[in-house]
Amino acid sequence: MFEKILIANRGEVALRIHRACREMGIRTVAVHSEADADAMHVRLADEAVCIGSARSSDSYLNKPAIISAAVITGADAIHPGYGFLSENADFAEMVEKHGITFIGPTVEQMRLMGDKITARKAAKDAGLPITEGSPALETVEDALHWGKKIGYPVIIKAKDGGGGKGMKIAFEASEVEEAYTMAKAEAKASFPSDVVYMEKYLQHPRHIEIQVLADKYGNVVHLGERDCSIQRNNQKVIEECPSPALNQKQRDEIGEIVRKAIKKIGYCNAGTLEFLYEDGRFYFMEMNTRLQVEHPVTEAVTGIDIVKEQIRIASGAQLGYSQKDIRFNGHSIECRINAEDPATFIPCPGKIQEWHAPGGLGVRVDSEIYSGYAIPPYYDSMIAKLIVHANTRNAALMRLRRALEEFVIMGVKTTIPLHRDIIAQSEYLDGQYDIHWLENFMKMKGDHK
Ligand code: MV4
Repeated sequence: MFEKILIANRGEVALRIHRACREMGIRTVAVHSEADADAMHVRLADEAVCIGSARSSDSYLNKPAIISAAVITGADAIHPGYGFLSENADFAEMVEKHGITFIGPTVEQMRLMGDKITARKAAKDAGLPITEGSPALETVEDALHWGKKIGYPVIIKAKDGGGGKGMKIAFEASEVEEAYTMAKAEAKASFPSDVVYMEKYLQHPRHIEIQVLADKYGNVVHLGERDCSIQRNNQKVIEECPSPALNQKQRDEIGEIVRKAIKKIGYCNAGTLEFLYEDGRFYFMEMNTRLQVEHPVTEAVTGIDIVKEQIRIASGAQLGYSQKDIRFNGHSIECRINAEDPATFIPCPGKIQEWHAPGGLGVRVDSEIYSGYAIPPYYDSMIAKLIVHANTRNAALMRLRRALEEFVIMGVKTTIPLHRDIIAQSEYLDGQYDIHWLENFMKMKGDHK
């Protein structure tokens, strides 16, 4: 087992990883920017190294500085968390070249899944259901050809995309030229490659993802699904496990398909397969090769510590259990709490005057925040995750409502009022929502003002 792990991240996830290490008897090294010298992850770690100025590109994305910090402190592994360098295959390769373990899958698997075109092919070959789609599009004529073949509406996506950037929809042939040109231009501006491809566009899907764990010896389990359909601007807002849209038979079916596919691909470590789900069918979208923000809802329902499992797997341990050993208990819901104006989503950094987190049975709060902490303006505005767990969805909703009532954050605006509002809506309570529901709800609220 590792003796010392460097945590290449900040915020709540840096804390989350530190906590797993502590409980495993592993020492921790925090890295931080000049703006984060007072951060909780720096205070709790055994050692801390300042790796650059406030800008992420100078610090949390600064590969040589992070690897130097690992070498100087004698860390034998690096956990990248989520965001930043967590899905950067070049970084993982550099880490391994220095004789340090990257806690994640292999560099090859990261490259395979980082490219949406090769990921789709690998998924299809491994038996996963996917949307009708094209190879890389060469010209507008090529795009028109594939549009006719697939059938409208279609969506054009960047091969290096993800998170919704560089995606354009065409509802009919007359819209293809503009969609193709704009998707390509956006890809060129945002990604290493401007290669784009086309898929059938699904108009009212849910976003349902499956969590997997796989060791280096071909043992694979799935940990069920998370429904992440409550989102806006490609930012998830509320996630839950299980999905209110699935019954046990559907869950077992897709879980087994995913488990077999992952085994076939030879993937190792924790991973998430994102699907769109519409009219009873699943369509593979992409695979995330990292820990995800919403992993705690899966931990609540399965009782498995996903971060500890990542560390164990990376150190060469066997999973030690199989699918039949996994039990799914009750229902869990996570609210992402951001320091933002809840109506406009404009970030609201500043000093926390007062902080009182809720507690009690079935309530978990993952956060870096403490009273008197000043939220720096340079990074993501998520400041806390509130996760509840109860025996049934209804009980979880009641628990979530009372936990949101207890939460006191003074000094900055937060999205807590938005969460209170969402979970009071009958569609949310009934589980009747798709990926467009929140944006439509907010628009409707705005229109009534
Ligand atoms: C789609 C889609 C509909 N049809 N693909 C958005 C981000 C990226 N992960 C994939 N995305 C989508 N791909 C087809 N063929 C709709 C979306 C989409 C979306 C997906 C998941 C969660 C939120 C979303 C918001 C807008 C669009």
